[in-house]
Amino acid sequence: MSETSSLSPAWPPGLTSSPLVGILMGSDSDWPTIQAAAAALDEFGVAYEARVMSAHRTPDLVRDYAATALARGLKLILAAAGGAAHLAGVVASHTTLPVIGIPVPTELMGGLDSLLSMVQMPGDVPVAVVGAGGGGPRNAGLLAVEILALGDEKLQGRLVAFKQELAAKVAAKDAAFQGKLRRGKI
Ligand code: RP5
Repeated sequence: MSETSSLSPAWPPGLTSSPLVGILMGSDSDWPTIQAAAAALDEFGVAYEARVMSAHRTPDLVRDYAATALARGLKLILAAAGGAAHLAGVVASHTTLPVIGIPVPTELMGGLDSLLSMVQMPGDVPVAVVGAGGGGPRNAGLLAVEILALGDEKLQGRLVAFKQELAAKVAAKDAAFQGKLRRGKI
């Protein structure tokens, strides 16, 4: 069985024709949950493409995408799915690129099903998995940036600045908190 979907559809606006990261999702219904991953990549100026494809509904497309990703210039793949979330594992089985799984929260189990489907890979086929919901999708994007920054000094510099901003925000919160404590406002 083979699907007719092309590997090279017209590039949607805002994305790029020379992406470093492939963001895959099992369904378009996953996008609202995982767009924080794309936003993190945008924040650091990392080019990506985002595609809907399913390990179960379009298995041939997933295989072809994963098997040709390295040759197309991708450096890593983020794969989001919910429930019987096999997308990241199937992608990992067809590529030597690092794969980061993003478990999508579900009605049935809040995403624990998705998380376990992704994280319990057999030995020899690694998939890095972030949390289901919460900061998980954003962390997937940031982890991708960190991996790419290993070979990119400019990106590494931006990450250092990002860490400094985080620390400054926490310091400001602590200062405000100490002030409230002193004034008996807490
Ligand atoms: C998974 O099934 C998808 O990743 C999605 O999280 C879930 C539901 O898909 P739809 O029924 O919304 O297409 O494969």
